[in-house]
Amino acid sequence: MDKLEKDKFTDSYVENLQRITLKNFDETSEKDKYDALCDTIMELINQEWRESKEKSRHERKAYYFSAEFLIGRSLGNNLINLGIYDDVKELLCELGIDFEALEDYEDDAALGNGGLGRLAACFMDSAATQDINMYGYGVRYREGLFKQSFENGFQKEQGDSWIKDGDGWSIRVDSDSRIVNFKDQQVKAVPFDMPVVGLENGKVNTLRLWQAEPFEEFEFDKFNNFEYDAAVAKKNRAEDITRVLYPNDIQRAGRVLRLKQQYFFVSASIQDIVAKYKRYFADDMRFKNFHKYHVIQLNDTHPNIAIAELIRVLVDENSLSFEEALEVARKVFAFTNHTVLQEAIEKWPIDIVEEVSPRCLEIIYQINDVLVNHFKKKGLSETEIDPYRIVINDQVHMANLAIYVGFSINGVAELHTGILKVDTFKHWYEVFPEKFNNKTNGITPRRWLLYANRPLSSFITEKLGSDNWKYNLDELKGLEKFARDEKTLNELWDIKHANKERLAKYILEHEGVKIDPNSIFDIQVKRIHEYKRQHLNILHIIYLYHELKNNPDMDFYPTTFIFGGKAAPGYFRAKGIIKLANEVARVVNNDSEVNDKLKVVFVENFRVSYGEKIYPAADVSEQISTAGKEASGTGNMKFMLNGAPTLGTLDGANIEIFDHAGEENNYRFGATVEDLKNIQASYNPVKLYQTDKNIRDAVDALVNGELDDNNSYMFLDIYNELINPQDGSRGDRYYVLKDFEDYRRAHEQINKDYRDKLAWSKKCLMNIANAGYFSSDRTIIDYADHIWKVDSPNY
Ligand code: B1N
Repeated sequence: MDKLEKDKFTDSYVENLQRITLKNFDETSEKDKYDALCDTIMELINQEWRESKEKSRHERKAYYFSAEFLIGRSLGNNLINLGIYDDVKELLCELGIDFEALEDYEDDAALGNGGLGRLAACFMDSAATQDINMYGYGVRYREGLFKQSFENGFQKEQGDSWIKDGDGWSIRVDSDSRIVNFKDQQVKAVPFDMPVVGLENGKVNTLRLWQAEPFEEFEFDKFNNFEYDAAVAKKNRAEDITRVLYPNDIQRAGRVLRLKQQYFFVSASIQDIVAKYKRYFADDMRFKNFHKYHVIQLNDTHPNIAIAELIRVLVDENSLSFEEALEVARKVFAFTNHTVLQEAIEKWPIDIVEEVSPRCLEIIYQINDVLVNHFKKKGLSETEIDPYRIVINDQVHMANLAIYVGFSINGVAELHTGILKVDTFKHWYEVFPEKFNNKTNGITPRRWLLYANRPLSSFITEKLGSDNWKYNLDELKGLEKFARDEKTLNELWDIKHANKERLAKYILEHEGVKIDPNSIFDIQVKRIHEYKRQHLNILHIIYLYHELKNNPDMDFYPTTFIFGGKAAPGYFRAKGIIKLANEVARVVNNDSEVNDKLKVVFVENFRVSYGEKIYPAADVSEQISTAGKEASGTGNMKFMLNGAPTLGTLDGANIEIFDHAGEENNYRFGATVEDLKNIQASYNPVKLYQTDKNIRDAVDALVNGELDDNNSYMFLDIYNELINPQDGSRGDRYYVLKDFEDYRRAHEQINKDYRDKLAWSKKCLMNIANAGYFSSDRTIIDYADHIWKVDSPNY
């Protein structure tokens, strides 16, 4: 900002502050100051936003349909992308305002559960920065992901009404409201548009989130009749649709309301797209060119009913034949799969689909008939066709719908896409190999480095002699030439140390636990799930605790184990894992014999804005899922970019991280997908328990009274899953005990290696230098070039 811009900013800020509060500057509250800042920034964005819209009006666009956008906070990120972060901070400081306090005033927009929703948010940032026309379409949940607190070590959930005090970052566009018809209900879909600002390039894309509302607030007849509850019943029923985000990551929620949410936002979005098309291309009555201007990326199966909805709108409202409409759909839809876990691949009972949209169910049957005919012609028998059917056993297979109709299906890491081809969707790959492709996930370097780690950003710019890396993260490679430079390695160490001090301070304030910044910060933050194996981490901590108790003089570098993450409210075992970590923390942290060497802390309410403080402060990144189960992971990339070596299995994108940064700079352990396939028939966790004393001592601690689960039976449940299955299975479905010894060995190595400061710092540097590939800019360009082809004018 030049002097003129600065003055203008300050003037309009003060003016806004007084206009919205009718108060003198000195009387305004923190919230007032935050609100006025949002307004001032939105005014700054406004013009470029309008110009971007105008410019792209007649251009081909990609539409990212997603039930989740895990945005987090917008203030800092928007300032960074506008290129005025430091200036504004300084200007506010001159006004006597503490910018960091204002930042902490903002609630996270937690409109997602975890990786899938955060990926959508990173993609929005990257598309804008890469000047790619991409619109996001989703749901404006009035309650985001629940807030987590611990009571006695047990997870408690509270509501998250993030917009109760308003939402400074979106604009309500009443004039674009749509009507969504359900079988038994009609509601209004009101769009709220959020600007998505590209990095200092004048591009502003739009994230359009739909909110469900009634047509009338109030039924006057009923009110006048003294039927007060009935007078608002309809309103409530409409608002229920977008009231709350389902808090399930991976497991599906098979509830009518969930499908209603999906159909609600998808129907509004399709209507929106079609209406605009008709406005600008009025002469194309048969939608012959529709596919030239639109491609719709379906983020997992959640929005897949869009396929039926587009056909419905074209047939019922625009008089195309079913065949014509299906042909349009075939050219428009592309599908991303995010998991191979069967419990997450959506199959809706037909009566639920019927209850939501009978017409869409009818269309799904029609598509299914076309599919069956297609395979019959190819000579397949009825039973051979079964795995392809969209409707089978009274269920609608949402993935089959998208793979059959869509022109592209992609996985989110090399290994994952490989598993889709040879296993999960093997049958589809045999008939449509050309549809399959990989798009390894990425993360936005704006939020996860430029914003979250200012000291490291400045360091990189200084070392590289330019800040071009912000636009092209591959330039980080230039850091490699400092790999043997002691001064650089010491500086890097000091930056990490300062970040650790900052986190330690924050954890003391918010969790009440004192941790030592000189200890190794070994961190696992992500949703809690058995396949992610937080309990492997905890069992290993129990083992270490036993070792230290038995041998107080043991040669051990002090380590702090940090956990963060939420369990789905209905996932008993995941909640047991949280209780277990908290209980181990209680025992260890209160034991003066060990607590100067070993500390455990589970931070409350891990979320995007907590992550921004955590990733920059990590020494070790725990990525320990059972091989083959984590489709990609993206937290792994955030740690890497902030200079933490990965302690990980050969799973998801870990494999690509090891390839890029070098195995020698990371810690790989555990069985591979191949290994597990070979041993699965003969795997015997009980035998491991009997023969390995380390395993036995750690597992026994679950049930021998050392640890207290307050009679919840949660620890017994985990014990049973490992070695005493109650369901006739062999136990330990996620091979926790199988990988224990190798995990222990890897930790031992880390504990030794960390003492060599320069050698360790070099590993950190090599991880940063090779993180370029994991920029979501690379990912989004790959989608744009190879699936969407949005940049080819002659599409
Ligand atoms: O998507 C992320 C990946 O990095 C993770 O590995 C993957 O686990 C995650 C149902 C999901 N897959 N499936 C979901 C979320 C919500 C829901 O209701 C499934 N999340 C993932 C990004 O690719």
